[in-house]
Amino acid sequence: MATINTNFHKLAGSYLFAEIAKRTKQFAENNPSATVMRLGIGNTTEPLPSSIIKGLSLGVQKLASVATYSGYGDEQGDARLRLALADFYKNRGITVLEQEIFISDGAKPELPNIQQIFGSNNVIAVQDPVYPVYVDSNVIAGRTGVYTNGRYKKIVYMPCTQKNGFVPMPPKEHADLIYLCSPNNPTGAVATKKQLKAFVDFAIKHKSVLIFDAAYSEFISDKTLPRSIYEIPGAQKCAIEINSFSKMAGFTGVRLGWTVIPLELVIEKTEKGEVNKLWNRRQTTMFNGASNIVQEGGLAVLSKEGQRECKKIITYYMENAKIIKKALEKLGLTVFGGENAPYIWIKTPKNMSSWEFFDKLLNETHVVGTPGSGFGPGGEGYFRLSAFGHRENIEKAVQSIQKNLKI
Ligand code: PGU
Repeated sequence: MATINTNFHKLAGSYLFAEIAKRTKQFAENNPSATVMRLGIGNTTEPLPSSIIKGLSLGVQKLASVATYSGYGDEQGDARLRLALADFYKNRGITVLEQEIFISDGAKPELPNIQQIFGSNNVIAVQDPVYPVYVDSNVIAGRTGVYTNGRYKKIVYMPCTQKNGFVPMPPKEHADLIYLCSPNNPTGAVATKKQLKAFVDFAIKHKSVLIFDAAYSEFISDKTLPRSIYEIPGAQKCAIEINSFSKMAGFTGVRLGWTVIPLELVIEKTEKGEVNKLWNRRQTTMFNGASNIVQEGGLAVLSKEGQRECKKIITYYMENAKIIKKALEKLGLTVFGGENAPYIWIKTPKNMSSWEFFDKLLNETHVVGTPGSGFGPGGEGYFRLSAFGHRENIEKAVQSIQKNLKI
């Protein structure tokens, strides 16, 4: 008889954003006259700029003639796109070789996939709170113990608190795989070079691997803050970087990302280049490459014009962040983030729990946000609002909060 992966039973609940969608739908059904304003999931809303539409269209056009048609492409990705990404790093003074870059269909699937090259006994460490995919996918993979008192056994939680500016120090105990998300989802905090260096030093000392999720790197406006882990000397020896076109170019629905596995990265019983080769083996076996149409769009994103147009949209979302943050501060709420990341991290008033505040905000103002506790036990008592949205909707949501939230 077939059996199931019983690790699924260990999961504490539904996937966070699925739970929010369910509760929002319920509210809308019970309150048909209410206009629900969604600042929950970080989902892009602005149309793609013309240079990128041209790139995507070119991808479609190429399929229309014998001379330019292509079928299966390289599993590692289109060589032109890999080169363009190597240049993207080079422009930042970072050397990443084409061979070290693997094109993906987005960061979310990559984050669990990458685990396949690591042993099931590896101990993982995560920032707390953080994007829930790191923890949930490791639970499913069997790398954790049971869930008790809001925590999974065998996970090292690195608390991100108001006191440490939401950027933790490396853990005191040993960890093999350390997930780092900077700019951080949900707190919006960005680790400095010095703070990241502490993690690189830890990883080299403990022979651990950093899995650096840089999905929001392009939202950093402070030039002194690192946008890639490879800005830190030594990181090539111990870090994998996962990034995405989703937030930087509005590709949330288009789907495109990339992963860097440095040739220098060495883990237990491997030589230089071997981890990169393992990932190549995994990809050639289990992935048939990202869509050729989409990769043509990705090339357009990385063009000079594409970069200029994407920056304008990022500025637009960050203007939304400013509007939200300012209004909430005016109400007397304690608010973080929103400066180098598209998320506003709010301390719930009167020590309300995150889900209590979710219900209150939805009922009183019809605004949907994300309860901080959904990102880990350290997020309890906090709440996240996303700055992705049309300006008029953001303004409407802010006005409704100012007018209707009873605090
Ligand atoms: N990494 C981080 C840190 C993210 O916040 C998200 C999306 C992703 C990766 C996903 O990137 P893709 O390249 O689009 O796969 N976070 C959003 C969406 C939530 C979800 O899981 O669908 C958020 O609201 O947190």
